[in-house]
Amino acid sequence: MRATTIALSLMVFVCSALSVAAQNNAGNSPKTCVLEISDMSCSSCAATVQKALLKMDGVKTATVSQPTSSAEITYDSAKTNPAALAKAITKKTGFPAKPRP
Ligand SMILES: [Cu+2]
Repeated sequence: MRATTIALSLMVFVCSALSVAAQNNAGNSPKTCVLEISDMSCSSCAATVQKALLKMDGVKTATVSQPTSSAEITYDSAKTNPAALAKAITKKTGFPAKPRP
């Protein structure tokens, strides 16, 4: 009986420790992703995409490069994700965007 009680309280302890860790991960830790952005032909295209990205909710920083057809983005994972950002860029700027794996 005593062993069961000890095992149970140990389980409860481990579970609560795990849920605290999960909560910390779901917090505001910024993540980085790279989007592939097609059809940009000059630096002003890149500037358009960058401006649009920075206006989006959850985007912290955005660096868009026309020569490499890519955008490096730091974002708040609680507010957005790479797929949603790619979709929004395509819709708002007309440049086809997709997350780079
Ligand atoms: Cu251009």
